[in-house]
Amino acid sequence: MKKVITYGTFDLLHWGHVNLLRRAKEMGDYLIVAISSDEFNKLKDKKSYHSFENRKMILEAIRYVDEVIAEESWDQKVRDVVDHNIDVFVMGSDWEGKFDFLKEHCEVVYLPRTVGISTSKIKDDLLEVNNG
Ligand code: C2G
Repeated sequence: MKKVITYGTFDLLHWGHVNLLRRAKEMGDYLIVAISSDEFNKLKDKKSYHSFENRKMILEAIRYVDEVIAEESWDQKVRDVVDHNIDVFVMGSDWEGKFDFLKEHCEVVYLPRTVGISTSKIKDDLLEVNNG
């Protein structure tokens, strides 16, 4: 069984996220998503609208996702790859090159980011609509 892993906050889940998850799953048979905890989000200077528990529950409902684990630190990726016998590590291209250190443990793939959508764009657009 070819195992794939990807990491992210996945707040206000949108079609760019689903595009990533679909392509990541297509690279193997089993997709693990490590979803950023609320505490780890603070380290990323992110405040998600949905709590960790609710973002986890939503991701677990996505057909491409087989398992969801917590992302709690920048340093857990090597351990995750080894402990979960990961074959492929996947991230969007905005992270190009940032995780190449994992290449000694698994394949590292950066997929083109979906243009035109992002969680911050959703928040900004809603703000604009509501402020007239
Ligand atoms: N993504 C994408 N296209 C978009 C938006 C997001 O392909 N329009 C991808 C990102 O490249 C990332 C994943 O979807 O691979 C999740 O995006 P975020 O929730 O913004 O994740 P991020 O905050 O980048 O966290 O340790 C890694 C970090 O946890 C990644």
